[in-house]
Amino acid sequence: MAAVALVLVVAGVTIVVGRRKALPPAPPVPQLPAEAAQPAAAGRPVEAPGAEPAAGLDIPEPAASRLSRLRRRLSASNNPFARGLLGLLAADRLDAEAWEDLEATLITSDLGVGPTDELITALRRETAIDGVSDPAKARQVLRAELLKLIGPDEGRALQVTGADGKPGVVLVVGVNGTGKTTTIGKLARVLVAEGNSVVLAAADTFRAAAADQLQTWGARVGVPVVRGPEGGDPASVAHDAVETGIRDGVDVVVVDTAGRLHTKTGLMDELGKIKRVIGRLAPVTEVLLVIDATTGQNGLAQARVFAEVVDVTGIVLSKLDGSAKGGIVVPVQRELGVPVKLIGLGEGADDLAPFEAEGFVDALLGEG
Ligand SMILES: Nc1nc2c(ncn2[C@@H]2O[C@H](COP(=O)(O)OP(=O)(O)OP(=O)(O)O)[C@@H](O)[C@H]2O)c(=O)[nH]1
Ligand SMILES: [Mg+2]
Repeated sequence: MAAVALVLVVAGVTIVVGRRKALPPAPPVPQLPAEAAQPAAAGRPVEAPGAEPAAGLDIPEPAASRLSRLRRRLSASNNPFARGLLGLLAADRLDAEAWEDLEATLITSDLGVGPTDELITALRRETAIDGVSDPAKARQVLRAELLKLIGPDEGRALQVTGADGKPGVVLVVGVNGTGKTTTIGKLARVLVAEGNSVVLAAADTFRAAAADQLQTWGARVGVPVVRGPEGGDPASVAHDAVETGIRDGVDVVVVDTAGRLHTKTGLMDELGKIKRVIGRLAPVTEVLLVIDATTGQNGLAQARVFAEVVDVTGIVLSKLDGSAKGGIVVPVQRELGVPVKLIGLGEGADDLAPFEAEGFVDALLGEG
């Protein structure tokens, strides 16, 4: 996944495209050559998500240093999927055993049985044309076929621009523990770095710690957090936050929600109400569903319930760092019919990147 870091982080703080900046531009981000990317001691963001708010504001890490750090983290040596493929494709010949190994690796990566079959069939067909089993050719075909499975990158940009001078509203949903609050913290940081003003809504009123956690992120990134009483009405918190956003001419309001799956009806009622109440003030421009990449098919099944109760417009695949489960991108998109827009690569403030197919595939194959 090294190249995920490379390509995606070069895109770095440009997750949001085509936005009008309503605020003064963010402080310039120094563009260091990748080799000179060792982070300086000063101005480094605090890594631990639970850290106390720094006295001064966190300054986003320069894209280049983020890049080198993520590349290290996701290098083939740390990524079982890439390691498996590398070993396999380095073989002199692709014999029956090698094909079986490849199939097992793909299934273990959570690519799913259907897509794995398609991939193996295409690979065998393509590599048999010359009557030889050529690993280099296999790698090339594997790359092309994986790209086909993942699909084009159109439609992966986040929709955070509101209409009629109103804020864009991003609603973040998902099973508890998947990484919603962490993703919101990281996303707020990117939005701020791009010159947007942001308000966060702690509409997870289920427990006070949830709002505290969001507030810690808000303090780190320098954005206000609207919260209500513990056990209060989540929709009312979301309402207040969007109202504040409109009043203050804020660019983006990001709404955190509770992840507990009480019952499908309960979930539908709660998320439906939040969305309706916000919608009276300003349309929700993006509904992000966070899925924990390490939970595989089980996580996908739970995510499906959310997709049934609210109109999801984008997926955040969290915890891809060091996971062998990169293949999950394909079934997630297929089954939910929504593109993966962001990926989480760690617990740190800069560990969020836009998803981009080529970079992702090259990283899976240990290239880049
Ligand atoms: N390694 C890794 N850990 C992550 C990532 N994203 C989130 N986490 C960790 O996952 C745990 C849960 O994250 P939260 O953001 O609290 O999850 P949540 O969905 O808000 O959980 P609830 O509020 O309980 O519904 C925390 O320990 C995070 O630090 C990621 O991309 N990589
Ligand atoms: Mg949370």
